Parts: sequence; structure tokens; C-alpha cells
Amino acid sequence: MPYASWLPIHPQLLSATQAQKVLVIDDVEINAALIASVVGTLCDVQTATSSQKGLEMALQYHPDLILLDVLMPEMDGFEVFRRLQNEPRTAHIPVIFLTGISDASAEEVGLNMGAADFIAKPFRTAVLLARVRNHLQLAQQRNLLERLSHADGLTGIANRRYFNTMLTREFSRMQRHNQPLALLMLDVDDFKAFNDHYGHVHGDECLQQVAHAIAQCLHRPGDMVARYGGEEFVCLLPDTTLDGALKLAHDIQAAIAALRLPHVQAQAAAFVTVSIGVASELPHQLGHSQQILSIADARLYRAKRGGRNRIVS
Ligand code: GH3
Ligand code: MG
Ligand code: MG
Ligand code: MG
Repeated sequence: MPYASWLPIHPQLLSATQAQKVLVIDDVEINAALIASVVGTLCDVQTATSSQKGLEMALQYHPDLILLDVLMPEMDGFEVFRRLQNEPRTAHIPVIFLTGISDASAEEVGLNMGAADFIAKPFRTAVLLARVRNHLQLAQQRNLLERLSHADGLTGIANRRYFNTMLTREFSRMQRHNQPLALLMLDVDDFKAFNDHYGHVHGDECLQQVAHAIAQCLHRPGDMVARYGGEEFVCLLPDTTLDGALKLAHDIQAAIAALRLPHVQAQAAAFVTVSIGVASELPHQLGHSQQILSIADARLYRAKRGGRNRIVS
């Protein structure tokens, strides 16, 4: 099995592997049902027959594409689209307007707002299907590109760039909620000697196994592991105290020891081990997200100085 398919990266990186979904928002029930029956031959479909319900379902259902009616009571489709764009969790979802409005300027308005497409009702079934298929394909390619730009090429876990994005995001979120943010900095012990003795191919395999073992230890939805550098990994643990982070560090140390990857040149054991620096801080007491990294890094350095294969908090 390729690593990318079995490595739990980050929930957000896995979305493109699920079946694609379309949300139809139309105030006339029979219209919504008709569109759904056409599109339902391509993918999963859900319908909403009011603007408000449509906005709620866009958040809950996580559609890959939204087919949006323009003329609706309470709130028209343009306003629904504006609200979708203003909500970070729905701003990326492509929207196709589907409307019976005869006014030619509506098409111009919709497309200028950033809609993916505009289809006039009554529509031809084959044309609707073709357009939806094309937009779903585009969405899939976009998702794939996004996942690739977030993933480390060797191990399939998150890369440093994505880690930094998430660190900044979680730092602000924990700051707002006055909750602790924890970090583990891990470094494989005597890895230069491992490469020199076993060769780079085995070195690469070792890093893949270590990445996988760490990922398997993370269970909370917001937790993530990233490859920070060559043989360095970092775990980002929102809303986690020092005790909690320390427990996880011990679990990871045990999981890597349990791999029993031979390393006859290692100083601390006859198998591959890691040193871990643990930090948990309240972001509102710090100035910058990089400070937590510095704290964890300094503790990792002490773990190395202390003889490796150990955890410092
Ligand atoms: P320490 O216990 O102090 O961490 O010693 P170390 O030998 O692990 O640390 P050092 O930083 O001296 O060496 C890291 C080695 O990791 C050197 C480099 O060749 C190897 N390395 C970095 N990235 C990769 C990679 O992608 N694949 C392989 N096979 N080796 C890598
Ligand atoms: Mg309508
Ligand atoms: Mg290193
Ligand atoms: Mg090392």
C-alpha cells in the first residue's frame, strides 16, 4: 500500500479521497428534487429549500459544489453566496447559479461575484450534467493540489509549510480561548550513523516508519504531526496541558521502540530511538507562536545532551 493512503496526515488532507457531494439550494421543492435527481447520477446530493437551511447545510454537509437558485424569499441567492464567501469554512466551495431570471445582467452579476458558472432555467439535462461534472473534476484537482502542497513527499504526513500555517492558526485560536497549546519536537537519534551504516534507502524507510508510528499515536481531531526537517518531526497539540503532552511523548517513544528498527551504531540502544522536547504554553502569555517552538527545541537539545532516547519537559 502506498504510504500516502494509509498515513493519517491531518483530517483536512484526507477530504479529496471521499465521494464528492453536491448541495442544491432552491426554494421550490419540485425544482430542488428535479435537479437532485439529475445530479444524483454523478455523486451524492442533498437539497435545501430555503436560504437559511442552505447556509446551515453548507457547513454540515461539506459539499464540493453548490447549485444555488437566485430568486428566493427571505434572502436571494446572491446574498447566500456573499455569506458563503464570508465564512472561512465555506469560502472555498465553488457555486453554480441556476436561475430562471430573464434579466441578462444577473448572469454578469453572479459571475463577477466569483461564481463558478451560471445556468439558465429551464436547463437541458445533458448540459447541466456536463457542467456539474466539469466543476466536480476541477474541485477534485484543486483538492489534490492542495493536499500535495501540504504533504511531505517522503512520509505523506504534513510538511513544514503546512505545519507553520496550522501553528499560526492554532496559536490564535488557543489565544482567543485561553487554552494551552502544546508542541513536541522529535529528532531521530544518531541518524547520520544510521545512514552511514545501513544506507540512504533504509534511512528513508526508517523515516517513513517513524512518521507512521507517530501518526498512529495521535487520536484527537485537532492533533497533527509534520516532518519539520530531515529527521525531525513536530506534533502540534491544541488544548493540551504539559501532562497530556508528556504522556503522548512517552506513548510515541514506546511506539518507536516497539518498531525495533535495528541500529547497531546508536549510542542509547541497539535500535532506532528518538529524543523529544515537550512544551505546553498559554498563547495569551506569549508574544509569538515561534516562542513555543523555541521552548520545545531548547528542551530537545537538553534531551540530546542528556544522552538521547529521552524526553525533556
Ligand atoms: P543526533 O542524535 O544528535 O540527532 O545525531 P544525528 O546523526 O541524528 O544528527 P545529524 O543532524 O548530525 O544528522 C542527521 C542526519 O539525517 C544527516 C542526514 O544525512 C540524515 N537525513 C536527513 N534527511 C534525510 C532523509 O530524507 N533521508 C535519509 N535517509 N537521511 C536523511
Ligand atoms: Mg426560486
Ligand atoms: Mg536533527
Ligand atoms: Mg538526529
